[in-house]
Amino acid sequence: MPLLRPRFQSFSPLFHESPPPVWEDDFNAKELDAKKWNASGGARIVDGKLQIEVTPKDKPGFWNGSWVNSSKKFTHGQGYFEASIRAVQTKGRGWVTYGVRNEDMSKVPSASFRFSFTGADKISPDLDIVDDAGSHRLSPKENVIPMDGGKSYKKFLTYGLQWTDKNYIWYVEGRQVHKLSRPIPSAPMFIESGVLAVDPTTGKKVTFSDDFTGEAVDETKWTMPGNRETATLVKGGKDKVLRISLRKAEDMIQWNGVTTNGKFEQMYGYFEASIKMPAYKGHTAIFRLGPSDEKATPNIMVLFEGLGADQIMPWARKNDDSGQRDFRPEGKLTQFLKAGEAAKKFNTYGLLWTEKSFTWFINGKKVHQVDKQDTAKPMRVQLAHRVAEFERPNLNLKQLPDDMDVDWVKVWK
Ligand SMILES: [Ca+2]
Repeated sequence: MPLLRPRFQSFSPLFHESPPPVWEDDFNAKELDAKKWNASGGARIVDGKLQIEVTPKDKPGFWNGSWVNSSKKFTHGQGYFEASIRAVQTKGRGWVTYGVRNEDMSKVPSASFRFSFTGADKISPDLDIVDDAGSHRLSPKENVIPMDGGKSYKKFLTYGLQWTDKNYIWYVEGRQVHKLSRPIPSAPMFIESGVLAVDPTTGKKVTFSDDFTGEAVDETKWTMPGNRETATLVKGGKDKVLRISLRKAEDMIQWNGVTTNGKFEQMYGYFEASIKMPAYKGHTAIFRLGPSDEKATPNIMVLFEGLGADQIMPWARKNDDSGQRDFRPEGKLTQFLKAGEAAKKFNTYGLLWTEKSFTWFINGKKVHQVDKQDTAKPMRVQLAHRVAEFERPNLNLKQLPDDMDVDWVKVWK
């Protein structure tokens, strides 16, 4: 379980002999000091340290992000902000941050800068700066904080952030590791630290996988209920990919793809696929879990849809005696990825199914959640590319081919 145990101090390192901190918290009280901190549920004091947990004990399987910040309780102008932190071990999917930022990031200039710990000793000094040209994220491409042997997650190390009238400076164990000269805001900053996402595969084993590296679709794993010639393995992604294309037909209405029907199904676990979605509207790429008999109710379909035009919809549809109910995310469907990224790049789409809930992840970040529904039955995996009647008016044949590519599928339990 990834933990974070920071201890914060703020003082000026400009004096040769450090004066006492202007503000600090050693987390030696029984509970987190509400006069100093705002916190989410996963943050608590344990043995004189602040522990930011991501898997509450009463809700196994929930991987909610947790955080603390000192917004409106402690803010400070230029100076040095230090914390003693033991970072996360988990690699690849989640990350922990410790940083300082302005309250109002719409002002010019304003800034937010931090250490981002992504596990496996990877630590990045990041700056989000809002200047006359807009908002930019500056992260060094090379690894400027070399660390190995698990030092970052086995030991508490001090991480310092300094903000002067000209520079943003990062320190580890008192040694400068990174420095940027950029516009400096006049407004004070508050401290924030949190776990933004973690690995839903922790403690699970792979139960199904396909990298699509063969000559043709592996029919020991998949069946092809649609047009067989539309599901092919072609070069792409890391090696080869499953390409699901559209067949030219008079009306263009179609449903192509592959399903593990009769070959693999599972109740609970984490289901993930790396997918490049179509770019245009009028047809939909689908990554879906559903029961083998979709007519038997109650049931639930849990899916991602790539609708084109940067729209990604994580959602579920439940069918029971009282009819049909949809669970859709709030806000715009273009909120999950940057413009163009869904169709230009392979992104990772994950569905976590526990006894308590369904959770949708994009590139390891939670994007949607639905509480447990009274529908527990094993489900199979479907990958599909569809043109439905309601979509047909938006389909522009001149924009084809606009395929759905899947680099790999993996399931854990
Ligand atoms: Ca592949």
